[in-house]
Amino acid sequence: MLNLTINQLKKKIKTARNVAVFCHSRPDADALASMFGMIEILKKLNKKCVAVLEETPKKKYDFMTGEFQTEFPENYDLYISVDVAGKNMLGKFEQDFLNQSNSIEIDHHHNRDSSATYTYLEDNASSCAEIIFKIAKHFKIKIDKHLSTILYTGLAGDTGCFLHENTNSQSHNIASELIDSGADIFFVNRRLFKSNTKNKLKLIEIALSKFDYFKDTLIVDISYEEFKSIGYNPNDGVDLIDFVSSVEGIKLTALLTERTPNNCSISFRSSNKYDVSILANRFGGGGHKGASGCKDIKGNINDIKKKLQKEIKNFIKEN
Ligand SMILES: [Mn+2]
Repeated sequence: MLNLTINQLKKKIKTARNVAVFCHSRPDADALASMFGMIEILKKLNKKCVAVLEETPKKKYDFMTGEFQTEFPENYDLYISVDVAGKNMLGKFEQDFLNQSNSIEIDHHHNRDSSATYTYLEDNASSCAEIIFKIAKHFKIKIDKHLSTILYTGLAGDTGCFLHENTNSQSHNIASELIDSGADIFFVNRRLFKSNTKNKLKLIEIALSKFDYFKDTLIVDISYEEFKSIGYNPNDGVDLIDFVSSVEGIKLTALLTERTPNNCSISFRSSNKYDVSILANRFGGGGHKGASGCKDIKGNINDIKKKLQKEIKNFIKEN
C-alpha cells in the first residue's frame, strides 16, 4: 500500500485509457455517489470506464445509478475502489480486485485495511463524495446539475443530512458549492430522509417492541422469523438505524439483524462518548467513530445477542 498525493492520483487517472470503478457491497448513498460521481468525471475526461456492482442498488438511489456491469472487467489499465474500508467489503470481487497491481483505493475511513496497491485517503472527509468533489475540482471539470446532485447525495447520506459528528465546515462549504452548481437538494433530502414504505413502518413497529436498554446503551435485535412475519425481505435493506439511534440520553446503539437464517449483521451508532469502530472490529467489521458495522456473523441470533450484550458491558467499562 502506497499513499498517493492528489497530484499523483491525478496523474495515474490521466495516463489510464480505461478505468473500472468499484464500491462496497450493499452500497449506501455515499458509495454509489462516489462511484457514479467518479464515472461522470472519467467520462468528461474521455476515458473508457465501467462501474462494477454485485447487484442492482436500492430503488431509492435509482436517480444516480447509471449503467453498470456485474462481472469483473478484465484487462483494464486502472482499477479504482471508492468508499471501501476493507477487503471483504468488495464482496464477490475481492479476489479479482486484489489480483490487480494497477489498483487505487480512494477512501475516507480512518479505521481500515488496505485492498489496493495505491491509496488515496482523506480521513477527515465526512464522505468519500467530498473527495470525489475535490478530484473533479483538480481536473477543472465543470460540475453540472447531475454531478452536483450525485455528490450532494453522498455528503447528505454519510452525514445523516448534516447531523452526524463527521459534519464540519468543509462538508457545509462543499454542500454550498454543490447547491450553487444546481444540486437538487429538496429532491435528494426528501428521497433519503423523509420517505417511509409501509413495510418499513411495520418493521419500526417490531423494532419498538424490542428495545433493550442497559445504562446509556441500547440494543435492538430483529430475527429472520420476525422479518418473515411481515413479509419483509431483509436483503432489500434495513435502514432502521437512524430511527433506533434517536433516543435521548442513549450514547451507543446497536441494531442486530438476522438477514438470512443464522447470518447476522450489526450496525452501531454513538455520540462522541464512544468510538464504536473499536466495537465493530471485535465482530470482524469496521467503520467510523460514530457509525460502524459488521456483517456475516454466523450463528444463532440469540447467542450473538448475548455476546453483544457482554461486549458492550465490557466496552463501556473500558471507556
Ligand atoms: Mn462513506
